[in-house]
Amino acid sequence: MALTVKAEPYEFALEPRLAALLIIDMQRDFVDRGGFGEALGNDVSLLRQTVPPTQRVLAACRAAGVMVIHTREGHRPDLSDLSPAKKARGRFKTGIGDPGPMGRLLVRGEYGHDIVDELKPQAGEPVIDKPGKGAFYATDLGAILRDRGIRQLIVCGVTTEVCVNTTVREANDRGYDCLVLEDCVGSYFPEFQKAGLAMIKAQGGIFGWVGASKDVIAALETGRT
Ligand code: TIU
Repeated sequence: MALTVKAEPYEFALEPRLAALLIIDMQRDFVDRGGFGEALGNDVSLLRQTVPPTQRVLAACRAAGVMVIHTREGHRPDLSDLSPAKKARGRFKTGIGDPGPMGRLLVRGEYGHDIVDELKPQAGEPVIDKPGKGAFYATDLGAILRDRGIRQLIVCGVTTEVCVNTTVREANDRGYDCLVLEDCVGSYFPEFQKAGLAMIKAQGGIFGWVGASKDVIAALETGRT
């Protein structure tokens, strides 16, 4: 039975057994000081506020038996999966693969590349390592979702206009219904946070729905009684 979640442009009919919580790139490299996000010139403090609501949604989804999937953006230590275009972009002094206080920036296996302690994956929750901004590009996410019969994605993570928007657009074209939680996604730029969410729900939900963590949690609690 579908659970009704308050959302925009209209309510989202959540089917817990057909849904997955997708937590995008909640890595130290993006949300903590000294990582890749800061090397790009960003103030990372705005992203930290997404952690507590995401923790609450994660706990509610685990308790309700909703599948949980985590993603991490990053590259092989030999950088063989880093395109010259991505490496060169921005002309930054310190870039992907260079050493930083949390290890080599955006490199798999480094401390900074891993997910923050508060949202640490549990056994049985797939962690998708992706070289791009979209979580479907060059990963097995599509196969994992298909094999589990997943059709709906509850989306959290960073950043709203980059990896979240790219992934939601990829998912939308693949036939998934995405519910993006506005308090669980974050941007370094307040204006992009606003526009990134507006673009998803405009035109009748052209890419999906926008909701809030408390309404998903409330719906899942109703479903358990
Ligand atoms: N720079 C920026 O806003 N984001 C990224 O580079 N990656 C993700 O969004 N994960």
